[in-house]
Amino acid sequence: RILITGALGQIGSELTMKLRETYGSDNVIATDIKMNDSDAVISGPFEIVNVTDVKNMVDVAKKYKVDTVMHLAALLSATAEAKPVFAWNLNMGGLMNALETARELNAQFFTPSSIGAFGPSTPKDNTPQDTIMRPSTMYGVNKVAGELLSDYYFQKFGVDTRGLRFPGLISNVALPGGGTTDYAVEIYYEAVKNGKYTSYIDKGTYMDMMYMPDALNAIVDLMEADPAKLIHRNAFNVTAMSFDPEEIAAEIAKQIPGFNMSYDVDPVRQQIADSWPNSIDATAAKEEWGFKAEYDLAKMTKDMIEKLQHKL
Ligand code: VAH
Repeated sequence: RILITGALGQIGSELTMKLRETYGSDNVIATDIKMNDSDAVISGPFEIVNVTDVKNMVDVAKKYKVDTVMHLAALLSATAEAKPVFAWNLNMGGLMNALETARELNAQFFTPSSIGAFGPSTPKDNTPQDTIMRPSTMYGVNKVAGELLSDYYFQKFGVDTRGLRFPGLISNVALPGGGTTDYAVEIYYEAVKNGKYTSYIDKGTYMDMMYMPDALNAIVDLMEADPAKLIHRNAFNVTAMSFDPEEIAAEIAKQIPGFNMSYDVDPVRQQIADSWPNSIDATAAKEEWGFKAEYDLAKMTKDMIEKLQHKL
């Protein structure tokens, strides 16, 4: 059975559905700090840094014989930059509690890292799997420390920890909260609703991106990979595309004629974006566990707009 933390978040909400489809509903225990009244049973509320909640979560995990922990509860880059101390405590305290839960249950473990783990001194184009990582954001510090802590739990305690350095993730189910790449999600909603969008990220700012279906498949494929073939663990570079606001706007305009793009750059999130790579190299993921992405910008845009026109 699988325990998910942060199950109501941008990744967590779709991962819960994907894992229930793949492994059966009663094999997925979704937890979050919030409760929800939808049919997706969320047990909790569990606050991942609340000692009592974590103890209760471990008891639930033992009761249901959890053998996999997927830790998604965290703050994203822009929120973390606004509240760095809170972000350290939640992102690192939460990760430690989740790793300890996996160790206690001898469970397999997944948590996402990010292209945010790279910094200004990292090679920006075709960023290698193994390279300089001195991020200039609290989120990036959390992600690098998280990768090292996850590797430590594998080396020291034998916990089967695995991770992915996700690019910006684009989805039509749950809106992201507090990220830097969120413009690439908001733009689709605004295009469908109002035929226009004002971007807080400047033209010419390239960032890696991936459609959520590819991200979910990557998580399942990584977790099912033969551990003997894994040279890396925490965490693999994965990406599907890299674009700037002008390119995604042009692709949307093909589906929504007259779509109008404008700019009102947010210096904080622009500075975060500028510290990240333009494009990363996913060769290790392809070679070690067969990573592949199905959606490019054109295919994603077509699907996003179809889904949002239906939903909105
Ligand atoms: C963020 N969406 O913007 C997340 C992600 C690579 C970006 O880490 O913070």
